[in-house]
Amino acid sequence: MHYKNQSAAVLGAGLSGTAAALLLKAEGAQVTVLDNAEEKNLLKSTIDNLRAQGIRVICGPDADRDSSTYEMVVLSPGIDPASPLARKFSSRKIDVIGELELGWRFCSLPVIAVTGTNGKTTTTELLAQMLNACGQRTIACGNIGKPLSEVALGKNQFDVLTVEVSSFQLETIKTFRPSIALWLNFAPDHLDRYRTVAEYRAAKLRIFENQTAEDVAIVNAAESLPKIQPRQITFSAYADRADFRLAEGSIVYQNKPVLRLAETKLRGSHNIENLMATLAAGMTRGLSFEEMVPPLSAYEPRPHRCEFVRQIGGVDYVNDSKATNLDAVEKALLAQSKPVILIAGGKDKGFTFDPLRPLVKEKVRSTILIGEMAESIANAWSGAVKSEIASSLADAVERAHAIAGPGEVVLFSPGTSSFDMFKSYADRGDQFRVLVQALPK
Ligand code: UMA
Repeated sequence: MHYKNQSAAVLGAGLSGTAAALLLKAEGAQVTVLDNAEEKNLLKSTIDNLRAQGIRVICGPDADRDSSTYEMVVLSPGIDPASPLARKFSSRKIDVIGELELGWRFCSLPVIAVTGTNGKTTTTELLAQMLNACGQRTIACGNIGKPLSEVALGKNQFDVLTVEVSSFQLETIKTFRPSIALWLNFAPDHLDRYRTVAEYRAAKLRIFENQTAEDVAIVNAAESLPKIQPRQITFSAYADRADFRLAEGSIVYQNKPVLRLAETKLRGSHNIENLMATLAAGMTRGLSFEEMVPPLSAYEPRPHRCEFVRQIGGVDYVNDSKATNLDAVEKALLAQSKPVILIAGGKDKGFTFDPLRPLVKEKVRSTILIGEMAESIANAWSGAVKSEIASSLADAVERAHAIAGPGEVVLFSPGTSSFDMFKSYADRGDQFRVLVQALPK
């Protein structure tokens, strides 16, 4: 692709937009970054850096008013193609792509792409650490927080790229073709962006769109996918007919035990499936199980994913702030063996908490609800469990501390996004951890 002297607009001045703009600039394009936020609300160092590189930046209402002529447009994943800013361009006959597609166009290396509603980040990190430990140089990038365009610009020496991909990124691909695609699982999510669950699924399924019979898809056996071109390897912690399955406490491949679960630090069926998918990807890259097992056993779970914070008076406090949808809460609840005091709630993403009602009734003694969705969750679970509404996370932690008894667990598994009260799920989880650490013994 040649972008020299092309006039390019990049929508969004976050991580993706910045990386895309710098990559296009390095390729000789004339770049303008448009962002709906007021300039004072954007990172000053980012904007200053873009301008210092000769990139035009237009913020606030002026972004929507900009009427310059562009030959191509790159969207950040957080920008809905149906938003007013993006729609200005989709009607023009120019190349409109997402940042993932742009990064891909500058990658000459094979890509392993990881998608799924939950477990993407853990699996991407697990896989990258394992590949590096086994001598295959890679980097964990994409939705995990390092845009592919940034990696493409870096021109570092890798053998393969390990890319976490979200539905938002896949929505705007054209030629993106991973040689190995991982489909971990699927559950309803992001209904504040998609009109239906089917629309969300269709966006995610685009991960297979450009794959051919030479490529590989590593797929959860519980999923019924439409017909796809790549060769499939299946895995499941529940089904007996998958290539990778569970038997007598071990992950088994073609009836041969390859990894004993007791040897790893990851817990819960969802993590077993993340390990299976990782082993399948390593196997596809030519690694033996013997060399993959030591790095997989050494892997420490990331913060905010059923992270044990502290025990006070026989009560365990667990931070699962990464649970931004119902499927993740379900997995966290299923992994608990003690009665649960559940702190949940956050931004309204367009779904109700009704589906969790039977499991909550079984596992949860009391709930403490926060954020935009507090009342709607209380209504959804009314009669199944006792609920109280807290005015803040600090109030919720205090209330949980007051009611939890020895042998119980206080689980912070919000079930939706954080943006109504916090900067991100990580900020939310960090605040929970600080509040719990400050509780008296
Ligand atoms: N903006 C507009 N107009 C709009 C919407 C947004 O101008 O209508 C601007 C905002 O003012 C802001 C910029 O767009 O300045 C933000 O763009 P962005 O939301 O794409 O944020 P990035 O910093 O580029 O982060 C994105 C991903 N964010 C989203 O998909 C929402 C990050 O995933 C990813 O780590 C990063 O690119 C690097 O690839 C985050 C995420 O929440 C972690 N992802 C979702 C998830 O995992 O569930 C999909």
